[in-house]
This record gives sequence, structure tokens and C-alpha cells, in this order.
Amino acid sequence: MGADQRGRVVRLHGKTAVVSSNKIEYACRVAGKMKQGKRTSRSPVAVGDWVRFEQEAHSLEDGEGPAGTIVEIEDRKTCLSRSSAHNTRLEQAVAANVDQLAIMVAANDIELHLGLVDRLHVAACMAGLTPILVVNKTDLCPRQDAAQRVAPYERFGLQIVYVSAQTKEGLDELRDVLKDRTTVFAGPSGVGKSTCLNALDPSLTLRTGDVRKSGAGKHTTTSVSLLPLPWGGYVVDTPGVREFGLWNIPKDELGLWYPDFTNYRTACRYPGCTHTHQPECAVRTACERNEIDRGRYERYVELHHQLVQEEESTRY
Ligand SMILES: Nc1nc2c(ncn2[C@@H]2O[C@H](COP(=O)(O)OP(=O)(O)OP(=O)(O)O)[C@@H](O)[C@H]2O)c(=O)[nH]1
Ligand SMILES: [Zn+2]
Repeated sequence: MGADQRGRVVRLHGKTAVVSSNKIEYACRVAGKMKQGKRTSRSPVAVGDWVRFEQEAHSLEDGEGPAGTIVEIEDRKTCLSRSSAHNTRLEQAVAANVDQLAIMVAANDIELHLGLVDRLHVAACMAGLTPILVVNKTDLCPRQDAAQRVAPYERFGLQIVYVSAQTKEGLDELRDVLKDRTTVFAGPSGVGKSTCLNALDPSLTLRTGDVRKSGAGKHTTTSVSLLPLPWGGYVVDTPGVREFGLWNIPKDELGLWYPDFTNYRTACRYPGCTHTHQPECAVRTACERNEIDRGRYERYVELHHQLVQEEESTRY
């Protein structure tokens, strides 16, 4: 064993964490007893974690190339989490130490996925990430149609980037937005995340291809991977998410993560108003006056209702 080195977890492969340090990848296992900052969790390592590891003299039996043992995980600046698809009571860390969440939609079918956009937006705000809405496939519909569909988000200040992976429109602006930051890409299946990353830089798709190929072995590869950008920064590619379960949000706090409610929230008649059924609710009144987008408000009520049901089902 050698001295400690510092590196970043770029993907997980079974029980092995692949750690990149000085552009070399090490297949690392996690030491049984390990310093873990302030956290306790059953699966301690997440993609994006900064770790200290000791290099092994030999590679792990089933791998090739250098190997190591993770001895310490540094405290996370941020962590984007969702509730596990298999068990909503379990946390699933999507990625650690992320700065931004790029929520990608396709210009021609934005309205089908606004519920997911809202959830991802809440998840980003809760985790302290800057949300960005990336509207891809602008070649498929007139710009003003796409702009109209995302106007409620633009109105409360969400940054919106229009791109077409096909015509390459907007890609320079997107490269700038990603520069020197770690950005998670998420969105419904088929909106063009992989195509767009490939159009940004061909090395990004080659690497995702590599990851999927390695999943054919006896371990399943979670296809979340951290990819360095040649011009600075990292992107995290996630497989299409149809549902994004919100993790650890008390239903009564949901409204706090709606920037479009901020100017009205404090004027509600009842303290702790959830803006769903209470009388003299300033948020609902603002919606009736078209000052808050009706669709946003209705989806909020629906999401609140789902959280109520989830809380009730976990109580028994
Ligand atoms: N017209 C048009 N088609 C696009 C554009 N970007 C991607 N596509 C097409 O959309 C389809 C889906 O693209 P993908 O890149 O596989 O989508 P994805 O979001 O990575 O999907 P998942 O891997 O399932 O999450 C493909 O047929 C692409 O060729 C675009 O800008 N314009
Ligand atoms: Zn209210």
C-alpha cells in the first residue's frame, strides 16, 4: 500500500468505485472502517464524491489496471438525492458535489413532462443546486411556441438555454453554462441527453458507451457517470428518468421551493397555509388573477397531494 491519494468517484460498478486521479482511473473498494465525514449511510460512496484512497500493488481480481482502497470520503458540498425507485423509504444519492442540474426537455413535447420538470426543479433547489432548463430539439418547432411553453419558468427567473443537437444551434452557449462546474443532466427518456452530450464533445459519448459495455459483466453498472469536459468542468449523465421521487421533503415545506409563490406566501391568512384548501390563500388568489401560472399551481397541488399520501403510507 502506498500513501494516500486524492481522487473523484466517476462511476460505480458493483461494489467497486472507479476513482479518477490525475487522469488515471483506479478500481477501488471501500475500506471496512472508513472515515466518512459527518454522514452515515448504507451505501456510502456516490458518483462525484471526492475521496482519499491507497493504491494497491495488484489490481482487483476481476479487473484490469490500477486498483486501490478508499479510506476516506470528504464531506459533500451538495448531494442530489431521490427516493429509490424500488423502495420510496430509501435514499438514492444520484451524485455528490454537483453545482447545477440541467433539466432537459424536448421543444416539441414539453407539456407532457412538466410534472417531472417541477419535481426536478424542487429537487435541485432543495439540494442547493442551480437549476437550468435546457430545451433541446428546437429544430422541431418554432421558437415562439417553445418559449411560450416555458414562459412560466422564465417569469420566475429560471435560466433557459435553447439548443438543437441536430443543427448545433445554442451549443456554444450551453458549453459556457457548463464550464468549470459539475452539472447533472436529467430529464425524460428520449429528449436527447446523450445526443446532445455527443454534439457538445464526441469524447463524452465514447465514454458513456464504455460504461454501458462494462455493464455486460457480472456486475451491473449504474449508468450514472461523471465525465470531464475538455474545456473545464464535469457533466453527470443519468439514464432517462420518468419519475423522480422527492427525497426527504415534508409536505408542508413543498411550497417553499416554488419561487413563483414567494411574493404571495407570506400574505396567506393562515400561518402554515399549504395553498391547497385553506381560505384566503394569497397564492391561490394570485393564481386566479393569472399572476401565478395556473398549470404550475395545479401541478403543485397534485404533488402536495402525492406527498400527503406518501407520508400516510409510511406511517403504518
Ligand atoms: N430532431 C432532433 N432530434 C434529436 C435531437 N437530439 C436528439 N434527437 C433524437 O432524439 C432521439 C433520442 O435521443 P437520445 O440522445 O437517445 O435521448 P436521451 O435523452 O439520451 O434518452 P435516454 O438515454 O433514454 O435517457 C434520437 O433519435 C435522437 O436522434 C435534436 O436536437 N433534434
Ligand atoms: Zn396559501
